[in-house]
Amino acid sequence: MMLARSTHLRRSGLLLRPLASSSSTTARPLTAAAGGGWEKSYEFILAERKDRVALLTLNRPKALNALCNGIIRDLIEATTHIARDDSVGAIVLTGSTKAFAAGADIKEMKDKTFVEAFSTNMFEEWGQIAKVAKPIVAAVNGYALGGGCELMMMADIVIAGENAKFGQPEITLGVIPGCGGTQRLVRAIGKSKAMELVLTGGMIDAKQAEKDGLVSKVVPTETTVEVALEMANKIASFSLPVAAAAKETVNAAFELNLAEGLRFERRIFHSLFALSDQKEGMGAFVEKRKPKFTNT
Ligand code: CO8
Repeated sequence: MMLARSTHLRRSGLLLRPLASSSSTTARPLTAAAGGGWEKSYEFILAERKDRVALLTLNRPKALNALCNGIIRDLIEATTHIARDDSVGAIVLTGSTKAFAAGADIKEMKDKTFVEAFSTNMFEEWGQIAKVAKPIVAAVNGYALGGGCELMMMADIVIAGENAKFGQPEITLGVIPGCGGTQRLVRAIGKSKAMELVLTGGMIDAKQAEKDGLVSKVVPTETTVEVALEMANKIASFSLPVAAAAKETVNAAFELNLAEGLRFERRIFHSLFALSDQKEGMGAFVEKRKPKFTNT
């Protein structure tokens, strides 16, 4: 029975290796070898460790972080390595004060033919970001438009700065959203509000986005990253496999009907009783002490 549970956990990506070290790693130098290979210099993003969190910053300021192939390549490379680094419990994804990201790179895609778009399954690889097992907190200041808004919706929690602006302006360019804007947006804010953004190409501000449920909170612009890091570090202080299980199970709500979703939730809940961290968490509560999770 225990073996079956372990196999199930491993298959669903829930069984992680124990932490290599529990020591604080703030302000570690960026070296290729450290932290599973993701702490290095990239062309279009910055990757830094902030305690138990990986802070990824889109870094193409002159183009308002327009999402060219290179940014996506860098993001996928970094998140793939972070996924294997057990000393990282969560990711914060951010941009600049002026723009989280102003969309896919229009200059890069404007001359593409249908055959090129179709045969290369253009933008399909972006979906990798939504598959990252570790929780992602997006810290959004400025513009989150088109692909930028879609990338943001692949994160698990969105903290918005007061100056944030959201929209799906693709219709103004003669196309439609291509990476979740017609699907994730509807699930986030409902049909009528999503239709308004997609069909008018208009924008909403941070306050409206919070009211609509697109973001979880609005904070002063200069504190967005700090608030996101604080939240991400709190998430990272819990058991890694439990956080991954929670993320996977909540995300299953987008795919499954209620009966299947509830069954999936219950089965994952049952499987967590195979973890030492469940014994530790509940034991610590009863013994009135702080739990020490070991990710096992
Ligand atoms: N692509 C390429 N370059 C861009 C983009 C973009 N999306 N957005 C801004 N830039 C560039 C500008 O061309 C300009 O470059 P340059 O100095 O060389 O002329 C520089 O960034 C600064 O931009 P602006 O001068 O326009 O700055 P403003 O402050 O005047 O305006 C805006 C800011 C309102 C954000 C404006 O730049 C704008 O409207 N940008 C385009 C927004 C947009 O339409 N986004 C949707 C793009 S289509 C898309 O995302 C399809 C998604 C499909 C799926 C993608 C996979 C996830």
